[in-house]
Amino acid sequence: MATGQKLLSFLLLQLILVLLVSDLSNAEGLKLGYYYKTCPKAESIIRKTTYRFISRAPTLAAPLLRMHFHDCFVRGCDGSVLLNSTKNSQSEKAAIPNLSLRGFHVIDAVKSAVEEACPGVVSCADIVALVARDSVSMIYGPFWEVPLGRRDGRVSLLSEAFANLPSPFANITTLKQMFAVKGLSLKDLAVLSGGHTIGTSHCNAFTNRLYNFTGKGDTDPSMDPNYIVKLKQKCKPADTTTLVEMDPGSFKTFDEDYFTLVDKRRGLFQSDAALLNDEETKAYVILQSSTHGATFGKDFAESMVKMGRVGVLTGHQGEIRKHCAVVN
Ligand code: HEM
Ligand SMILES: *[C@@H]1O[C@H](CO)[C@@H](O)[C@H](O)[C@H]1NC(C)=O
Ligand SMILES: *[C@@H]1O[C@H](CO)[C@@H](O)[C@H](O)[C@H]1NC(C)=O
Ligand SMILES: *[C@@H]1O[C@H](CO)[C@@H](O)[C@H](O)[C@H]1NC(C)=O
Ligand SMILES: CC(=O)N[C@H]1CO[C@H](CO)[C@@H](O)[C@@H]1O
Repeated sequence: MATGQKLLSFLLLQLILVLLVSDLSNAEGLKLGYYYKTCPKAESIIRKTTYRFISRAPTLAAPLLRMHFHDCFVRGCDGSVLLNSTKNSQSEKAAIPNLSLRGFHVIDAVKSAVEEACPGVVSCADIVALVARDSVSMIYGPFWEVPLGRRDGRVSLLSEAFANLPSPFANITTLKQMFAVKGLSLKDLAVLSGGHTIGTSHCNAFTNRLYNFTGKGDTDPSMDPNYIVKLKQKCKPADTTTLVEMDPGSFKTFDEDYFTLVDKRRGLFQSDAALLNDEETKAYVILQSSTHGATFGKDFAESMVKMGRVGVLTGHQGEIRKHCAVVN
């Protein structure tokens, strides 16, 4: 072979290698500015549309943050939480009355706006991740860059929602384990539980702690008795409809109060109180409570990025849905 030919085949080989590697890395991960070329305005359109809703109804930030968590914990962050049930199968959403997710109309409005600018490019899973980030930052919470490139899944099962979402009655062992299987640490558990600094809960997620903790008509000894008295005024034993602020007085603002509450044994759920039953999570609660959340914003941003990578579909996996509630 002439030198020229050798060089050419060497270059070709290099090119093939580069293509292979870049395809692999594409399949492996998300990246910042993923839509830079294909839909440069995607992030700003999403932000503007989200702002239209949050500026009028700041309480929507809470369910929109929670939606991303529920999406990621069931089948990875693949937008499966958005799918409607079909004739043949009940979707994760079918557990809504139960899981009480709201804000789907915001996702739909964002998706329409993005589709108008760049049809078929931006996934619903990425939209959920960006809307959660934007919502939090719009109510004075931290901001973080969201690595993008998630693709949308085609499957959503009610049974998987029940199996993968932690229950408010869970103890620290179960919580730790349910986070660990998603690749999330005890620190992530403590940090992300701080999401409960915003939003509301239905009484039935914690009335057992007020009225009949062990079936003897008793209360949960791990909860501040004065707080129990207060909560009893809001929630009667079989109440399944009343909403209670999880961080009373500042449930619309993303701050570090959650940790002060948990530290004072005023966490609403057993799963919140459980953070005091492990040395590491307990230390984190006390640290944030005693330093006015010195590192909470930064930690929350980091853990959200980590959660946002759980089980994602990338590359040629999944699809880019046209409508977030149905597969193509
Ligand atoms: C650690 C395990 C967790 C458990 C057991 C749990 C449980 C719950 C429960 C039972 C509710 C009340 C739902 C209702 O009755 O309406 C709730 C609300 C909420 N959760 Fe969690 N959660 C957990 C982790 C998280 C995480 C990781 C986030 C986000 C980072 C989050 C964000 C929220 C928000 C913002 C709300 C308020 C929703 C609203 O106002 O509609 N939670 N959670
Ligand atoms: C935690 O909860 C699980 C599941 O309900 C239970 O099997 C386990 O015994 C509990 N662990 C502790 C330490 O209470
Ligand atoms: C408390 O729970 C026990 C066991 O589940 C039940 O037998 C009892 O009736 C309950 N008491 C009240 C006041 O609901
Ligand atoms: C999904 O379900 C909701 C609520 O039942 C309904 O309003 C909506 O039209 C459905 N979306 C699609 C695209 O079928
Ligand atoms: C509030 C509510 O709808 N709770 C229901 C959630 O689902 C469980 C089991 O599927 C029911 O037992 C609850 O009544």
